[in-house]
Amino acid sequence: KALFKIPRNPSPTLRNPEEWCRSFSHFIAQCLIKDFETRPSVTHLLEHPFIKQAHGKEMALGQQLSTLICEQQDLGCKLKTKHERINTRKTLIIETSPDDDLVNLEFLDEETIIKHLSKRYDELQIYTYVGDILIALNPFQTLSIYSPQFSKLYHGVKRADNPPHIFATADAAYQGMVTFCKDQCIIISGESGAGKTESAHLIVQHLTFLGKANNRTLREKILQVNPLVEAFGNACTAINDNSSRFGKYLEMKFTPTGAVMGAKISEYLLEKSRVIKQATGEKNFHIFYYVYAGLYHQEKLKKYRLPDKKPPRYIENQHGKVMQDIVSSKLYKEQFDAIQDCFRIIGFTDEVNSVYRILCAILNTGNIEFTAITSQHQTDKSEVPNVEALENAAALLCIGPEELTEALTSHCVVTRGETIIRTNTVDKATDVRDAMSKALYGRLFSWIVNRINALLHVAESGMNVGILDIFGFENFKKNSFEQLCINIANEQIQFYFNQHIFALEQMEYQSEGVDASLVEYEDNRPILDMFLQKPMGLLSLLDEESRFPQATDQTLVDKFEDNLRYKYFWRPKRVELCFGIQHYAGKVLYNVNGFLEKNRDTLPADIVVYSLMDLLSKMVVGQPHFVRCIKPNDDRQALCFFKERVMVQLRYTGILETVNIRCQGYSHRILFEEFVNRYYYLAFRAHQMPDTSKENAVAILERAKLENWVLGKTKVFLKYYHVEQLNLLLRELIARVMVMQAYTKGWLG
Ligand code: AD9
Ligand code: MG
Repeated sequence: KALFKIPRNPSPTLRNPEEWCRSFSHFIAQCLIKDFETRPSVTHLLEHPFIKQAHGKEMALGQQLSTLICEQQDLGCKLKTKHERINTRKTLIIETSPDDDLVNLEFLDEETIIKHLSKRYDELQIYTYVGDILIALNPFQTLSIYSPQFSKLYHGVKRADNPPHIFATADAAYQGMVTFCKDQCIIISGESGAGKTESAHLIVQHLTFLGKANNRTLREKILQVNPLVEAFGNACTAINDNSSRFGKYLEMKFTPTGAVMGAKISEYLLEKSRVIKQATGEKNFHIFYYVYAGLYHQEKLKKYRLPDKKPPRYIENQHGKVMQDIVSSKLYKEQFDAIQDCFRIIGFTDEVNSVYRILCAILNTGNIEFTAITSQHQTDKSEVPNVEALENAAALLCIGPEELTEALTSHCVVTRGETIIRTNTVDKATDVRDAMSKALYGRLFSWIVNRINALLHVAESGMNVGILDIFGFENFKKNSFEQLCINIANEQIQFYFNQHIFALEQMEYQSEGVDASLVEYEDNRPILDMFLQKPMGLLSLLDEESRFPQATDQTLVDKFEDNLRYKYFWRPKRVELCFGIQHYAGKVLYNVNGFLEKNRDTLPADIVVYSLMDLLSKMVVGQPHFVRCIKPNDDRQALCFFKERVMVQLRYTGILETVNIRCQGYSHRILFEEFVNRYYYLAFRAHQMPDTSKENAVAILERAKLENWVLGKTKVFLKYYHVEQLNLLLRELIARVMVMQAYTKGWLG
């Protein structure tokens, strides 16, 4: 049944062409929707006879129409969802509210912001905007706001039409990419356990929905990437049961028309030391437990040469975990099945068996023990008293047991051109054993990442939405080298945020002669300098000390104290071998025990931290979108909002300053030329091709009835919502013109 009455002949209604076009384009949309059971993808639509006939190769126009159609569907979906009430406590209130965006509030201070966030959290409104930035409070419970219906709700619509949502951020990135043909990146930050990884999953989920190609397999493959790498790279810590122990940058690749075509993942700084030792109350990487429990249930422990009476030492929690805990865990077994599915769906083949073999080899390696051989001539020799674990490890790695024994109990020294073989003491052999396990795991992890990239391989052309999810800021009772690396990485993310939100913005106002009052913010550049400067930064000093064979923990911490004259560094008087750092997110006390050895073992710290700099500079090219995750309490309790705890996070992430600058600021700055080329259609006729002058830019802005914009010397300064309004207007206009053309050419007559 047609929803709209369609005039056979346009002439009588042409007296009101606006109205006629609107109802007519709705009608077309309805006709097309009938042909698709589900939401038509862009590529799908372009294949539709109507579009083909009407527009030939004019892809961009075809796409505009498809968006319009999707909006029609959303409309239906939204109406449905608005009336849906799932259960009293878990219902998200679909209605929008004035405090959806803190920038809209009349009075702005910390107290007010906290009050609104707290009230919203009570109503299960975990998301709030600060202009174009999204604040996400961890709900610590499953919410039913991520279903396909919600995906439809947040597709190409005006942001203010719906309550804030992580899908809206994904949608903004996607729309930005398609509209401006520009790479985008989403940077998710927040302390450990705040919800970054969950947010990253949701973004990937929505992006695969938005870029739905008719290739369902690809979509499924992309959705398996995160769970797979997280099984290998995440672990249970004192703060978070699923804590990321590596940094991850996932790039989703799209065709110019916005169809998803692949993904690429980059990993940073895997915390390999976890393989051999975990702090009290913490665990090894998830995958070890999954594999051990899975193989136990499949009765394959023997085949993979794993002990079946007692779990291997690396996963036998030193604090009383017993065999039963691991093998009786339904979760581990289920996760093992899930990981097998991930491997299969992504396209791994028999290689998976090799992956399991290497994991089991690592577990066996951890069980190898050494005893000292004391003879008259030699006291620094070690041997392996019980060869079972060693033989198992060697067999799984397809090497001879003698070779492995030799590699663990001796080492080569080259002096004056001569190679001499020296024996290892028990301590040295133990270190070599653990170093081998860490190296094996590190390489296995990199291999899996590379293999995923090869299997999801796509040509470099096309566009990207990148999602950055790293380990969050950490402050434990005892903090070591790993926490230092993690916290420096977080300093860098904070710096990148500041650059984008405050520094670059203010510089641009000044150079363009735009009057906007400056906002004071906490610049963490001096702290970063303290870490990164050469040759006297903390990391350079650490690298230098690592090269001295005689260096000790004591000489290291003395060296720091002698050279680091910053207010952010201090040496506590009464705590041995410790130093303190005033990070942007709080004070952390580090214990240098093991720093030198860990730094020697990994790539030198400053190389790794630069690699992160490379990543950030790569992202600068794209348009950034920020998600700030906040942990409302430290007990992982649902509906529990600790004001003080939230306040601290708002302070150090500079949210209040961000609210200010977003109120006053202009997040989009577009060159006159680019602006006129993109939007001239709104004020001029298609064939007119107006000059790309300042005056014509103004003509467009006035015609679109926008307010509060500002002109710089070379650019139009727009608020984030202006761009949304302009794009909607443009889309609507193009769709109408297309329909008119189709009608006048008689295709629909
Ligand atoms: V870490 O820096 O990797 O240690 P994240 O990544 O910030 O940390 P994560 O995403 O792992 O934290 O979230 C921690 C836990 O909070 C999850 O395991 C969930 O139980 C819970 N969480 C976070 N976000 C959501 C959500 N949107 N809905 C439901 C959530 N639960
Ligand atoms: Mg995480």
